[in-house]
Order: sequence, then structure tokens, then C-alpha cells
Amino acid sequence: MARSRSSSSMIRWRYLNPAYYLKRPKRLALIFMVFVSISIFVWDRQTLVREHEEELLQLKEEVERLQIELGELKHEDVVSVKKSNTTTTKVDMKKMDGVATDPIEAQRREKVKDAMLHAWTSYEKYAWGHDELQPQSKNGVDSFGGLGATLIDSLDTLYIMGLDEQFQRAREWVATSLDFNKNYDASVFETTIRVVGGLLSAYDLSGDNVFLEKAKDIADRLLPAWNTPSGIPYNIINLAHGNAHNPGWTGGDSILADSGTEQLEFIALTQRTGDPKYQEKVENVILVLNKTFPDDGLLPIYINPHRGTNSHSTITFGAMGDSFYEYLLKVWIQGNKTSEVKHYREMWETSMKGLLSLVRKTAPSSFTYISEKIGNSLIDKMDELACFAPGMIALGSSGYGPDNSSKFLNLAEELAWTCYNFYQSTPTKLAGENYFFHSGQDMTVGTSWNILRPETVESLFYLWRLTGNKTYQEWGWNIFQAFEKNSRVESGYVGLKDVNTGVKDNMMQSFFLAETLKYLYLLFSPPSVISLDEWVFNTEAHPLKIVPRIVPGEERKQINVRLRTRKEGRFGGV
Ligand code: DMJ
Repeated sequence: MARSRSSSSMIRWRYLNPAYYLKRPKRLALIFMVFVSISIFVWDRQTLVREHEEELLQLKEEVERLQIELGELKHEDVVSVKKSNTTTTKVDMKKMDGVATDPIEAQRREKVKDAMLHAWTSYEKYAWGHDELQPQSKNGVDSFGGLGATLIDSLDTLYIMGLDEQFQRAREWVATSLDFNKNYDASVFETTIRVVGGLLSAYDLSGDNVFLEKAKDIADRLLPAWNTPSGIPYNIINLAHGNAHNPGWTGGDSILADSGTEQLEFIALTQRTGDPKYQEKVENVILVLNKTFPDDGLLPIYINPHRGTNSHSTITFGAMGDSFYEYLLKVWIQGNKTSEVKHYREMWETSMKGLLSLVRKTAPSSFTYISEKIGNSLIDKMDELACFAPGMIALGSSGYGPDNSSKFLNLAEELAWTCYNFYQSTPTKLAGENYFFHSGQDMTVGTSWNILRPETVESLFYLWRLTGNKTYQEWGWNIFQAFEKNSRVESGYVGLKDVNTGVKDNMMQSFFLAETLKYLYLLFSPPSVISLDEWVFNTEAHPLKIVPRIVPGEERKQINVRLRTRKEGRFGGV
């Protein structure tokens, strides 16, 4: 009995005995296959669950993002309808309120806004509708033909700073009182960068058509200036009659910067109106210059408008040369860096090779500077105006491969240090108009006035945005404080006749409100405020929205699509 019980329990447990399988390979194979199938099944289920969880998470994030976007769209709709029935779409600067910033940055930004308010209020009170304010004598002057230059130059700064009431008052003046039918010989360059640029920027920010209409009006009055044998424009034109000529002191020549600094504005105008004539005129200038573009990409400052070639004259990144190089880079950016604008980038890179050949260092402190050139001789002089170059070089540096990119960024940083020292080296801590570099003496002020120029703070703004290095904010803050100390007067801001003595002049330049204060304000604002990925600044610091480029022959079709997408709000506010 005992034996039979033990043999039946052995039969029950035989499956656990390895010998049971080893003796019969078929059983072993079967058990192996069952094991593999179960493993695969379990692994597959786990993977499915994981994938499912990931998908769920992504969907949740997407729903959250869409909810935020919906909320913003609803808010924007309400604000636009309330504020202006002419507004199609607008950029909401109040979004900045939600962005967390350093309390010191916020405080400094407020101080700059306060400076703008002081400058603007003084202009409103004493020079309303005139081109510029003379703060000491408390009156307006019409240095640009009575086009309200300060008012137009200030529109976007007011808008960006959220000075809404001031912006609305300025908008009303543009709508009701701005009249371009003036029997006045205007500078094509100054009128383009301040007036066309200022109006287009106000249009891009506010979506208010009145600005676009006015920009078209003044651009149409400037356009005959390009009717020359070569297509290089005359630099002066009568706004009422359209007669164009060059200033007597150039010997009949056109000026490089004056002829090569309308591209951004006129291309933008074509993009926004669908009319190709503006873009055609200004792009032709670059094609003409490209025909005889030298290997070092450096052009003398005078061009013969009949032949389209340069006359023997100074080569400089300062006065009369500067913004020609700036626009080669910026049209490439405005054109979305596509193949159609490749030649702008190529020309700019060629000019940067030339710029490297002008770079020198001072003794004993090794400040890096950009010299000037006449014929084959280098001149050890640099204008404060050329201090826009560090910003331009930094902006263009990312378009190179890694080696050149860091080489150019380093150069930009070295040059910015020199420009900052143009300020730091004077008793007032404000820079003179130009500097000479004599061996053993580092930098010496040449022309010693300061007219509230923006170029150094412009470069500090770009360098801070592109490197994130807060040192540039500190330098900008020091410069701002020097303006506050030396240039702020009871009724506005004035320049200095001499940065050594601090003696004041009697002029509040319109670019102080358009550029100097705007770049300072943006230096202390989050990088999302007028993002460099979405906007390109003209040479007067007017941000223009980057939109798809118009292909010649397709203008009408493209503009219709663009207007449709603008209404649908797919351009993120503009
Ligand atoms: C501005 O009108 C522009 O920045 C121009 O390109 C150069 N000069 C002044 C400011 O200094």
C-alpha cells in the first residue's frame, strides 16, 4: 500500500524531474517553445503599454498647448476689436508682463521707459509735428522737411514700451496731419530709414493700415531717384516735384551708404503691398554693384550714378559706408536666407574678408579697431558710427561653419570692448564722434561731440541676445547712466558739444528715441520681445517682420495668400 502511494506521487511529480525531458527531446523542445512564446507575449504587452503612455503624455501636452493658444487668441481678438477698428492683426506687447525677468532687469527697463517718456513728453509739448526738438530753446525744427521725423521715428518705440496713449496720439497725427507734398529737397536715405522704416514698423506691430498707406505715399515720392543711367539712385529728391540730384559736395557722385540702405524698407513695402516696383529698384542697385564687386568686398564711399562704378575715395565702416554692409547681411536674413538672396550673403562674407584686412590693435592695451583705407594706405581712425559693426558681425557669425563662426563672434566681442571704451575713456563717460589710434596712446578722441548716437548700445543689444552674457547689460546700463547724467535736461535730452568738458548742445536727435532708447529697453527685456528669429531691424532700429519672400512675377498671388493667412492669424500676431 505504502509502495503504491509513493509510486503515484512520483508519477505526479515526474514533470519536475529534468530527466523526464532530457530523455525525450520533443518534450524539451515543446517546453522551450512555450517559454519563448510567453516571454514574447509579456514583452510585447509591456512595450505596448509604454508606447501608449508616451502617446497619452504627448496628447496631453498638445491639448495644454492648444488651450493656451486659444486663450491668447481670444484675448488678442478682444484687444484688437476694442482698440481700433482699422486694426487687422497686432502684436501684443503685454505678453511680456507674463514673462519672468530678473528684478534688476525689470527696474532698469522701467528707467529706460521713463527716459523715453521724458523725451517724448518734451517733444509733444514743444515740438509736436516738427522733425526734431531743440530742448534748450524749447522749440521744434524741421531738419528733414517737416515730416514729423521724431514722431514717426518714435512710433514703434512707444508701441514696444506699451506707451499706448502716446502711440494713439501719434497715430492720429499721422492719419490727419502728415503731409508729404512738400516742396523740399529730401535725403532719400534719411527719409527711407526714418520715415518709410518707421511707418512700416508701426504697421507691422499694430496692423493699422494708415501706416502702410503713408509708407506707400512717401516711397512713391522717393522712387524717381532711382531713374539714373546706372540705376544707382541720386541721393536727394524734391518730395513735391520728383526732381532728383546729388549733393554738390560729392562732386556729383552718389554715396555708398545712401544708395545701399533702402533695400530692407523697399523690399518690405513690396511684400506688404504686392507691388513689385519698390523691390525691383533697390535690388537692382545691389546687382549693379555686384558686377564690379572687388575681391575684398570693400567699396569706396562714392559711386558714379551714370557709370555705376566707384570713384577713388575712402573705404570705411563708418560714415557714408556703414549701413551698405549692414544691409547686405540683413536682406539675406529678411529673405529667410533662401537661395534667392544667397548673393547678399556671399557679398557680405566677401566684405567681411575685407574687414579683417582693416582690423588692427592699439598699443599698449591691445584694443581691436577697424581702420579706414584710402588707396593702399590704412588710416588709424574709427568713427563711433562704425560701432554698429560688432553687432552686425555677431548677427552674421552663426551663418558660418563652426570655426569661422567663433572667430567672427570673438572679433565682435573684441570690437564691442573697444567701443565701450570709447565711452569709458572720457571724463563724461560718453563717446566722442571718432577716435584716432597713435602708437603708445591707445585711443584719442578726434571730433569730440556726442549727439546721442546708438551704435554701441545697438551692438551691446545684439551681443547680449546672441551670447547671453550679462556683462553687455552692465555696459549698456553704464552708458545709459552717463546719458542720464550729462544729457538729460528739463525738457528732453541734448547732445554734448564736447565729451571732455560736458558742454551741452541744443538738439534731441530723432534717432535717440528711435534707436538709443529702444535698444537700451530691449537690452533689459526678455529675448522674446521682438525676437531676432522673427524680426529684422532696419538701420534706424525699426523692426520689420520677416515674412516669406516675394518671387518676381508671383507678387499678386503671394500677397493674396499672405493677406488671407494674416486674417487667420497664422503669422503670430502680424
Ligand atoms: C542713424 O540715423 C542710423 O543708424 C544710420 O545708419 C547712421 N546714423 C544714425 C545714428 O547715428
